[in-house]
Amino acid sequence: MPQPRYVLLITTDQQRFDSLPSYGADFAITPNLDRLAAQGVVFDRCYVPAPVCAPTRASIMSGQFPSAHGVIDNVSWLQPGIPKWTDAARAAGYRTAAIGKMHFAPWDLMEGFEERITCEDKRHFYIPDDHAQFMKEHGIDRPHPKDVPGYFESCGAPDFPFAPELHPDAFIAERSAAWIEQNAAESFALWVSFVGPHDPYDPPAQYSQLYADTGIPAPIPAPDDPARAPSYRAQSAVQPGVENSVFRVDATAATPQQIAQWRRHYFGSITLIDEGIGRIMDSLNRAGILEQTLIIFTSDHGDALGDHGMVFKSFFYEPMVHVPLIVRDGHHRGRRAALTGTLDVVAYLHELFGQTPDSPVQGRSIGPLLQDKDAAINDYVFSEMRDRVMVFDGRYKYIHAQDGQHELYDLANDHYELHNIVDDQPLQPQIGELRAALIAHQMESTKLHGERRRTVAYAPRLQMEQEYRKERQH
Ligand SMILES: [Ca+2]
Repeated sequence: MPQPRYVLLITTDQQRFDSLPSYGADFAITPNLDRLAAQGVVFDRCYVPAPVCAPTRASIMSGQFPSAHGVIDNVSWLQPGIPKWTDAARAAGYRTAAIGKMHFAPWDLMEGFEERITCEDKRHFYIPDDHAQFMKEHGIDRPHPKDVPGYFESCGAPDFPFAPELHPDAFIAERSAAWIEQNAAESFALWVSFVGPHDPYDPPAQYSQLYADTGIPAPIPAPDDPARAPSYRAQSAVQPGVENSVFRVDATAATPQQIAQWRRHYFGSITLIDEGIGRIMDSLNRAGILEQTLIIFTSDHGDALGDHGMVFKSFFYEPMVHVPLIVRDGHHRGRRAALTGTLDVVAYLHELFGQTPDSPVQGRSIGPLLQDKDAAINDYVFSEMRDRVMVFDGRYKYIHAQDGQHELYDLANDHYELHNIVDDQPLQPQIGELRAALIAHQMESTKLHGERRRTVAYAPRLQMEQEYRKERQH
């Protein structure tokens, strides 16, 4: 596979798969992403390694699942020394840069990027990132979202109260477009990471108004039989509540009207980001490097938006764990139905940069899928939370929790995952196979995690054995 001169990874934060016309959302206004989809390859079934932010971002950097890299919540981060794709990119001669939200901890780590333009989580208003400095230059102290008019009334979906060009996603797009034009002379690997459409759902008003009379669907209802719904559904890893300093509202108590407003603002945010992607595409064109640039678009996880009676993320239902993935490499087009995941994109990056990382990447490169529409790389995809795991074989999705509760959904016949059929007798052999796949997956992660953490306690003995072996060889 020829090495592209430029690599541009574009991610959004919390964008579910069914939020674009290329994934069935005909009402969404995203002309630039539509064009990218038409000019590239659209992956129908891309799944995230964890339906929550920092664990997935640690996976994007390391190429491993949370159970291997060890970042299992939003307040931890990778240990120093874990090899990353940015190291491989630099070794291969690419200039590396990151623009937008990374969610590293501490927030200003470089993680192999030579340059960062920072714009972190909208609710982390206290971080003195580049966006905060930019706001200051315009005489504005970036406020806590709760201080934005309409925040409480809308349960977290106000209008952006300042000039549209000051919005974080407009800032990220503008800085990215400028960076590309300034740096087009040498090969680069650039990660552009938008902060939206993550809550608070706060695009400038003209964007949400585009969705006043469109066909945004109503939420998927809660399960048909509460008796078959596991109790952990109530234990979201994200605890939005009035006591939570970043929320200050209880999102789980949102009314149907508030959820409808979330949805209009969510899609408004996506349109705002799409405009930004248009600016970035224009900058590639102006710099004359569009046809030499590999563009990958995806998101770190989805958003329930009230589906299943849930908010935000951290569960394995489709709206939270299934994301868009579009790849424009200038050579391949069309749709791919094969099962794939975020880590397969990381494996692809490593393949392109031609480096063998010291730390094995758990994904399988999407390269073969780009070249052959009928190729397959995975029998299963996996996703993880601290105390729950998911395996999906393309039809059956099995979820197992540490406390023994479990769920099974037949996506072929139960598109919205409303019927937990884990107790259905004829499906027990199928469940056995899915559990075996989960065990093998967890063993692989355990091995990788253990290898990284192991300390050799008997160095003198190992030295003696090496010397003995050498003696025997002579
Ligand atoms: Ca996220």
